[in-house]
Amino acid sequence: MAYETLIVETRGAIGLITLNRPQALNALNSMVLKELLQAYEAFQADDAVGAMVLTGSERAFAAGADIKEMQPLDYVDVYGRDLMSGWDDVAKVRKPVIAAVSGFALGGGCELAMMCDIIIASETAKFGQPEITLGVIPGMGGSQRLTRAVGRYKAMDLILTGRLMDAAEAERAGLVSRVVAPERLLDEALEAAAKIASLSRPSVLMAKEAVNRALETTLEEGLRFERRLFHSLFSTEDQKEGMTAFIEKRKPAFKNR
Ligand code: CO8
Repeated sequence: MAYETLIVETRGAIGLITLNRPQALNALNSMVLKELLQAYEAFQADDAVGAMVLTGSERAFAAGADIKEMQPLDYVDVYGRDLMSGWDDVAKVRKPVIAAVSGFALGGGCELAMMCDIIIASETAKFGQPEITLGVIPGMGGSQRLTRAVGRYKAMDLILTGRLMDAAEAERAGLVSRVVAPERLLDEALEAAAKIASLSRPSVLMAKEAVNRALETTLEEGLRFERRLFHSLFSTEDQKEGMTAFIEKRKPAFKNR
């Protein structure tokens, strides 16, 4: 299928999505949202795909929600359409998504990266929630996900001042898990995605679900949830295969069953 704002391709077992609105530094408009949901749905349904990578250009992962699209709207418009609520579905994709971030990841761009499961950054990456400088606040989850990712005080600093943080600071703060040279960015993300895609699919999906649950529930409930998922994996052929392969000192041949 043809996309207007994305480049969507597969690389082996990886679904690769590249945001492609260079004239607007990949600003996220309603077409990007619609197409991203379509691409996610297609990769989610494709059994050959085990993980996804979401990236932008060298200059910008995404410089935010599209300010030109939002500027004329009034309260009745945004409340009536429940503006930004569609992005909640982007965060719900079940297969793992790695954000490969180069350049600006601002506002909605930073929030989109935080909807992914792993953030790998180029040394050139800049993260921020500058909405306050536009007379608004983050509207795609920034005040909630950034606070959970970096803690209250760093999140307050970024969200109240609108300042940008570089890749090194983002890694220190725990938002970014790896920082690499610009020319390594995509390969690093594809290699991590390939590793994930090579593992048993049910355990990968459950691992993602379990980690996400940690942000939504109490420790006691979370531990119970983890244990139940852990127990359930003993019903898979891949559990037998994984543990037998370890004992036999060979590589497991997972069947995703
Ligand atoms: N929306 C629309 N267009 C954009 C955006 C954007 N977020 N960012 C950049 N562009 C456009 C510029 O307008 C420009 O277009 P043109 O050539 O037609 O003038 C083109 O991209 C290139 O940008 P610049 O010339 O500005 O490039 P610079 O290198 O000089 O600057 C910056 C790069 C610093 C990234 C700068 O473009 C910038 O500050 N962009 C905006 C960043 C920002 O504030 N993002 C937050 C947006 S709000 C948001 O994401 C969530 C809001 C949620 C609200 C919820 C309400 C209900």
